[in-house]
Amino acid sequence: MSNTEFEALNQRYAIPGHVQFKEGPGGLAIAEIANSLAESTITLQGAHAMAWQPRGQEPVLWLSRFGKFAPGKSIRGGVPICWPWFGPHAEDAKLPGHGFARTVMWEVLETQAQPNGATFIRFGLIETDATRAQWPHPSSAQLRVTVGTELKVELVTRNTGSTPFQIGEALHTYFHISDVADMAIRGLEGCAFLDKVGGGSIRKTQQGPIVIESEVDRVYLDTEADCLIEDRGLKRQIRIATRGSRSTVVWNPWIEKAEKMGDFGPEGYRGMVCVESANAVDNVVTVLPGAEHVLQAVVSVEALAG
Ligand code: TA6
Repeated sequence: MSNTEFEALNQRYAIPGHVQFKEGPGGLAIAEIANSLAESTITLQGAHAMAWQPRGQEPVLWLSRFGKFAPGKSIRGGVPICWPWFGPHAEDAKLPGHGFARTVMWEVLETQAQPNGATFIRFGLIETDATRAQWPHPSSAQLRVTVGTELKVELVTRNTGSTPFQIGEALHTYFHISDVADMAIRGLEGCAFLDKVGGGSIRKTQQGPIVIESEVDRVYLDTEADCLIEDRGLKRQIRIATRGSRSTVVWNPWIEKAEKMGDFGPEGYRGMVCVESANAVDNVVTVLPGAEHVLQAVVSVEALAG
C-alpha cells in the first residue's frame, strides 16, 4: 500500500486513541489498535487478527516468530479466517486448504470508538475474478471485530444470489499458553469428534477434559458449548463463547508435524493450542438466498481459581 493510500485510509478511518493504519511485517497493511482496554493488530490481508492483549494480561493470541509475512501467504498464528470451506476443498484439491479468505485482501468498511472504551472495526472481503473462479456464488463476507476487555469476532456471510449455497468456516484461533503440559481444555466432555490424526476421520467421544500429549487434530461436532483453556502456568483460563457455531476444532501439531510445517520454530508447538470456532463436516451451513449467517466467537480471560 502506498503512502497516499495509507493517508487516505487514516483520513477516513483512523481514530486517535483507538486505531491507525500503517505498514506491518512483510509490508502488509495493518490496523494497529490501542485503546484504554487492550491492544490488537489486524492485517488487511485476510482481515487477520494477529494479536490481542488486554491491558495487564499476557498476550492471548499466539503468533509464530518464525512465520512468513508476505502477500498471498497465510500467517501462522492469530485468527486465520477459514472460508468459504474448511480443510481441503471437497472436489478440487488444487484449491487452497481452508478457502481463500485468509490470503486475499479485505477492505476497511467502518471504525468506531465504543462508549465503553473498546474499538470496533469492520472489514469486507474484496471479490476478484480469482475469488469468483473458486467461489461462483453471489455472496459477501464481512468481519466485525470489537477489541476491548474481550475480543469479539464475527464472520458474516450473506447470500446475495437466488440459490442456496453451503459454506464451511472457522475462526482458526491460535491461543498463547504457558506450556502445553500445563494446560487442559474443558467444555467438550462427552462430545462426538472426528479424529483426523494420521489422515483418518475416526468418530470418537471425548472422555473428560482434553489434555495434549501428542498430535491432536479433532473436529468436535454438534456442540455450542463454551470452551475453557485452563492454563495453570499463567494462572488464567481463556473462555471461548460462540454463537452460530456448531463445531469446535482442537489442534496441536506436536513435534514432528510442527517441524515439517517449518514455521513454528523450535518448541513452538509447546506454547500454543488452536481452539477453533467453526462449522465443518456434518455442521456445514446452508445460507438461503437473501439470508445472512453469523459465526461469532467472544474470547475473554478469567483468573484461574486455586
Ligand atoms: O484446524 C486444524 C487443521 O485443519 C490441521 O489439520 C492443520 O492443517 C491446520 O489446520 C493448519 O492448516 P494450515 O493450512 O494453516 O497450515
